[in-house]
Amino acid sequence: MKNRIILLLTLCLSFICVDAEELKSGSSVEKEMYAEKVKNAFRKAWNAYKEYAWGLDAVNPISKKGHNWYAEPLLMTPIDAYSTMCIMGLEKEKKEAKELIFGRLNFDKDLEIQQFEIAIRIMGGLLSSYQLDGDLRFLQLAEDLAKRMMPVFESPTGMPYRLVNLRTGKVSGEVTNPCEIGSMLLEYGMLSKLTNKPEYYEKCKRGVVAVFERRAPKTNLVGTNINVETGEWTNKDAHIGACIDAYYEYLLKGWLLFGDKDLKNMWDICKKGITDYLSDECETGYWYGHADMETGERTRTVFGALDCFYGAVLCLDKDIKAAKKLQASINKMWNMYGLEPEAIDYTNMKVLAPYYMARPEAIEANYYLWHFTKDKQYYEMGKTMFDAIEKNCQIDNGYVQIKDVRTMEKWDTLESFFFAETLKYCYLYFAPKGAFSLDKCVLNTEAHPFFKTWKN
Ligand code: DMJ
Repeated sequence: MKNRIILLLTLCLSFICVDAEELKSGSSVEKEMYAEKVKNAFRKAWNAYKEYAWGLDAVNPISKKGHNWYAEPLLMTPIDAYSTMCIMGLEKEKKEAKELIFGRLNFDKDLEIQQFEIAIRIMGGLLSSYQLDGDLRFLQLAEDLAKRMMPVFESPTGMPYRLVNLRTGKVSGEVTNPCEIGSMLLEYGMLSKLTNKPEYYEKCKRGVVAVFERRAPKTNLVGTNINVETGEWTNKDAHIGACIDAYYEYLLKGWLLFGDKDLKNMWDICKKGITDYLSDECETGYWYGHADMETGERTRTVFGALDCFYGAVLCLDKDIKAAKKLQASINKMWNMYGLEPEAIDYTNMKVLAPYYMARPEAIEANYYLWHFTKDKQYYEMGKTMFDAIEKNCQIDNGYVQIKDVRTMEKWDTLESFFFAETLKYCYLYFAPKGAFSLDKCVLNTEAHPFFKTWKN
């Protein structure tokens, strides 16, 4: 009798616990259903790649073909997609992608490539795949690629050139930007840790420090363009958007992943500059605008899809108060048309660039807030965002981008980050317990998880 009462009490208690958990997010039935929906979206997008663009960089589902970034393919989509396949547990798709990657990927090509994009998507994807899958060939490919890109760091200032020929090592592109200088620190750092060769991290960090040292003395902000040979700024527009964004992101994430105190110090100084001179509170909400890097004077009141990444960074910096205020603005921007436009003037909410490239940043920032606060509004917004992609970006045979969010006119292309990031973040809202935890890794700017497998 006593045992029965205990059993009954335990059962009641577990129901109460489940209810409390489910009150915070959706019911487990709903989460399972959504997780399956996101996986189906991934499978559908992957099938389009398989059918029309197999072996190429990216797919154009409407015209039923594919395209490459350069004269020859570098398998951008399968490499970017692999870490998401691992997290979603898509065994069939993993096998297909692996066969393609190991059967065809070869970096000995006479191609002049953009070092930053190749580092975050391909090198980052390969390193993360190695950690998730354990196949040493991923790591070997990542190191071969890194060795071919290393000549970019041989500039008079230590800041990397933008472009490099994968076969000859010839570099070019002396005018570059903070993002393309600093946003490979996680990738080269991971390679150093996994191969036990510190030089990759050291060379890359030298460039990061060189930009930081050239920040404006009054504002502590960096500009948009800089010459790596002279060290002179060629565009002094300061903001957190394209050309700068992940430079800031990697200062904080580099500290979190590698425990490098120099990076923490640089991040704290930069964050103060961003808060003092770029943050902007007005009638429509809390935003981050543009300013002159020297004077700190406001130059433009534009905010866009890329700027949204900053919400996730604020969460990692444990500044939940600012992250919540920013997310309220981001979600307002998203809800204006049911998908976010690329850029708006935040003082009057007018659209400046109407397209939606199926970017992840708004979904990502909202996810981080959901993860750190467990406030149900962010879970609900995650559903809204995924539903919007299903409704507007889905076509009969795949997913596409949108030319204008006011008309939802389709755009016949799909960036590889849709696989690496957009659908990964959508999935994480609904993923079963134990499938993945943000607390156990640091995601690179392409959402490839990096795990700290070493002791400091
Ligand atoms: C991705 O390649 C990365 O997230 C990068 O940091 C910014 N642009 C795209 C996604 O929008």
